[in-house]
Amino acid sequence: MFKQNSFYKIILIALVLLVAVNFPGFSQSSLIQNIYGRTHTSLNGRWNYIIDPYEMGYYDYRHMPFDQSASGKGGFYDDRKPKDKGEWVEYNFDLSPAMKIPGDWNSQAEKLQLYEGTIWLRQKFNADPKADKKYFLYFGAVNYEAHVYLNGKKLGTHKGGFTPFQFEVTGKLLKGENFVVVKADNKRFQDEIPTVNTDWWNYGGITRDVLLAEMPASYIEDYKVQLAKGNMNKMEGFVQLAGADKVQSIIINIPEAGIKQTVTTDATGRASFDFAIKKLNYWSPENPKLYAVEIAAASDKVTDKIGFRTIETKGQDILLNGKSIFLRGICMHDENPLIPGRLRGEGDMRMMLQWAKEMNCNYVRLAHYPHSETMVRLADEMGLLVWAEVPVYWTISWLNEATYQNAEKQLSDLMTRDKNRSSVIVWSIGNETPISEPRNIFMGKLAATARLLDNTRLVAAALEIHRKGNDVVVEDPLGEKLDLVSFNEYAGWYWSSTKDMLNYKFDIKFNKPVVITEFGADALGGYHADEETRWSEEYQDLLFKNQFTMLTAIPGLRGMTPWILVDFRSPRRQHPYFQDFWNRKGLISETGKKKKAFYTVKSFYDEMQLKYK
Ligand code: GCB
Repeated sequence: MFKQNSFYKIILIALVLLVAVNFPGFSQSSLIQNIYGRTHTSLNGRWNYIIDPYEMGYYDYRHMPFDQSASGKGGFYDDRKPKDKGEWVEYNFDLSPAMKIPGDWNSQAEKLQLYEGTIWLRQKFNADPKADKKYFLYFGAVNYEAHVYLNGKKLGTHKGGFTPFQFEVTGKLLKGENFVVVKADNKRFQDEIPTVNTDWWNYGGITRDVLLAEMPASYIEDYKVQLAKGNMNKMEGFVQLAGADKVQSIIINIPEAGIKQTVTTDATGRASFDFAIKKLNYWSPENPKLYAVEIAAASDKVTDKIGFRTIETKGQDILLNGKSIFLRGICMHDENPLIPGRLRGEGDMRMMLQWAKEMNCNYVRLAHYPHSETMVRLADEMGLLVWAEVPVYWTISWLNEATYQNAEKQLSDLMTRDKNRSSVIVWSIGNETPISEPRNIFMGKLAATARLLDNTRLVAAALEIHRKGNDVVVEDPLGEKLDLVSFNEYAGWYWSSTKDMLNYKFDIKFNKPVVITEFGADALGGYHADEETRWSEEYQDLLFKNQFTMLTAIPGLRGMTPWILVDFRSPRRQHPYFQDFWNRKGLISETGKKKKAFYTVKSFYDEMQLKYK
């Protein structure tokens, strides 16, 4: 009975997703694939802002929202109309300070460091809209809730701090000057994703690029070109057109590989395809080969850089292009330690990935939420495999259907955005979610959705362990639905001591590759003491050495991502001397100095590399 029910649920999810993907008015599901590869204008730069803790620009004195009142007046979104009766006059964007966008607000003004609430942001820009084009306002990410207005008219709202969204603005742009206003609100709520309690800084604002894209009337909205699951000789994918001209013939051209295929889209604008291919120069960390892939319809054309590789598991092995690999990884947050704040652009991102490469990593866990598209594209280019995650973290409201829908939307938007990235091999549906029946159902549904949307990658989650005597037991029932056995274990830090941890054995109930998602210890960079003194680099270093001894005893061990590449800011980390709002589990300090353990991890990875040659 239960099985039958879940079968119907899966079919239902499939139908809902199919409708969502194909329904043209569903703006947030029809994200434009490869936005950076399209004609666009950047609206980044300095945006004026108004701090509005009481949400004066949104609620009137009876606390009724007035941003969509019949008169269209009131609200901070509209500073152009004459200030007649009923309209709010106690603000002025032009005289307000400005901040850099993309950029979190917390690190741009001292009084905003701990701010959680609403800030209004405005940018002016020029446009010259053409009658035969379509226009889209695209946001890489706004944390957490965004209300967006163009020239005083509301375009819509979006929730979720790490995924892109867009609004069609065709017919709404003025020739000459336009202005866009965003009400960004980073307040935390129990029923949201993530929820109120996280171990990272709740950076607010427009943290990623804002673009105005210009598309032909009928355009290539989305596409996927990847190898079929476990098949190095078969290309698979789809092209989705949007606009009036839905039936078109499409050429998929990969000149360097001698591939040229023509497919025809159906009445819904979709063409799915698969075709046999001859040998390719396959993508791997050692050989991050990207091909120029050109997709051309009569009305539109887009070029992407795509790598081709297969990823699958077989028993306890992870096979990349058919060959068993060991994932030499590291976790990272989307945060720059040197100039604290969200990573501001490609330079910051390259620095982070370069550090991982210096440690001889071939893999990174982009914790605990979607990182930017640029980061994942860099991983493609630099040859780093990626674990990509959604912020289903700790204590989610498992019984709230709207919370589930939100989690599923964030997952599907992440997967839509990054499905052509060869670096991404794992979709993670969450981190350290405590076992209970409602949670198992929620997470089970998310796992099924991930599989439905992409059968070519692995589905995983960072699970929890429990201890029984000297056994570390991994038996979370969710493990049945995942491809990897991944768990966070903090032996030597949150339990046991660096010495006693060596007495523990792992009791893992699943015959799958074991890829440990977290372990580590806090160390204040430059603080030296004996190996038994917590917070010292020596303590952290010994912990890593003993972890490697303990973990290599697990027969199915196929990788790990210790916690974490660099120290990061967290309001939960209160020790005034050692932490001061920093989680110190980084292998690199917030000044960019490598701690002792960095080199220990590197030499362990050097060994593992030789073993898996
Ligand atoms: C964890 C969490 C991570 C924390 C880390 C810690 O298990 O997944 O977000 O930052 O532990 O430092 O305690």
